[in-house]
Amino acid sequence: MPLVEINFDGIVGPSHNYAGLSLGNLASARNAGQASQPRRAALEGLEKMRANLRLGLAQGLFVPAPCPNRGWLAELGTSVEAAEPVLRANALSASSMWAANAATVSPAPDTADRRCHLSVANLRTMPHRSHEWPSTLAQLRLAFADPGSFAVHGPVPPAFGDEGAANHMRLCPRHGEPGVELFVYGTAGGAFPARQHAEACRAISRRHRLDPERTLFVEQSEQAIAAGAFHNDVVAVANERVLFAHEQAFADKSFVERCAALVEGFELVEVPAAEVPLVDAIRSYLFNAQLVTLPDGAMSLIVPEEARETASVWGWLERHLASNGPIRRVEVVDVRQSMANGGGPACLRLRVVADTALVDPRFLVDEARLDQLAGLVERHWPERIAPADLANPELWHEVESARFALLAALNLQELA
Ligand code: SUG
Repeated sequence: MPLVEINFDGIVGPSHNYAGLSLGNLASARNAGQASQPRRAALEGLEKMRANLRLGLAQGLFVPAPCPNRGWLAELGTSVEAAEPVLRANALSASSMWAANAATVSPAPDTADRRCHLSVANLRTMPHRSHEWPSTLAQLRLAFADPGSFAVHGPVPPAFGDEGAANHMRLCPRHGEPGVELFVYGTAGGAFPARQHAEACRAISRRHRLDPERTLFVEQSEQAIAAGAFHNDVVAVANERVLFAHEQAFADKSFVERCAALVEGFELVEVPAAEVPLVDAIRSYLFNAQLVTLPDGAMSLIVPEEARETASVWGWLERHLASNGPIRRVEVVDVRQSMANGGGPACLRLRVVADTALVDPRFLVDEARLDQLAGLVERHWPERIAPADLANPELWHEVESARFALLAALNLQELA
């Protein structure tokens, strides 16, 4: 059966709000205290999935984590009613929408036992994200249940921070062929935390039974983290034989030669700081794009509207398209509600190379399913959440019943 890349997008949860919880994520800090539009946010996400389907790509979904996370608050000796506002906001985040942080995925052609390995991310650096993993793990176990084809692992122990696929890239001639896996870690980030630890990367590579000769560990530059690249996927993205990265993304670029030696046809598309300053790359999320291979073999870059609005970035893209570069097309998507919390098109999806016939079909979508979900979002998702609303019991019940309605529509009640 053919192995294809499937993009699993996190459905934006009904509690989507701007609480400014992510230190080092400039958009989250900039928009802290604004009113959010959860209904619009979820519809933007569904439209992005629809656009991907229309490009001929395989598309899947994950559902939002339980929210408010009452179990987590109980472990902390409190409740949504009694918790202080910051703790309550941490329990009410819709951050599981950013599925790039759900897990690290090593497709079957890369692993010793020829199974696709997935390690759920512990996300331990940020309190609001540290309680996502049990719900994510339950979904991974359902979606990728066939033990002959998939190995789903729990989180790396919390001594070492792991943020999943946002810090992991894979290079290969074609998705279904053996690849080289790049694990990107941080050591320092100026005033901001380095969320991905090298020891977590090494643990995952061992658990996934990767070939050490084809596994590279690459340090993210301190400059990039300090400028707001809290995940590597804010400054670099790979697809098949192409690595698309900002000049200042990495601490040391010697790994590029190894990529060239190991991957047939390898090409680095590097954007110079003189043409696109780091600050423009981070504000526009040029690299938090989905770099995808279309059915005709050409590569397309799916960028957020903000990239079109940033003159240096759009100018660079136009020049690249006019040249003979490997990115042949650019698609623009509107995910502004997610972007305002620092989540671009690539943050919203987890890539899994697998045979679609082996994935639980409840996690795969077609346009009819998207229509159904859009109707459900219109009926159940709040239109607006202002910071004060997080203290309102009516909102807690509204977001809980919205999630239940979604689980029922998808026949995923076992995740309730
Ligand atoms: O972890 N934002 C997320 C954005 C994640 C983006 N993911 C990738 N780059 N792959 C984060 O910082 C903001 C939530 C708030 O402030 O309310 C937030 O969690």
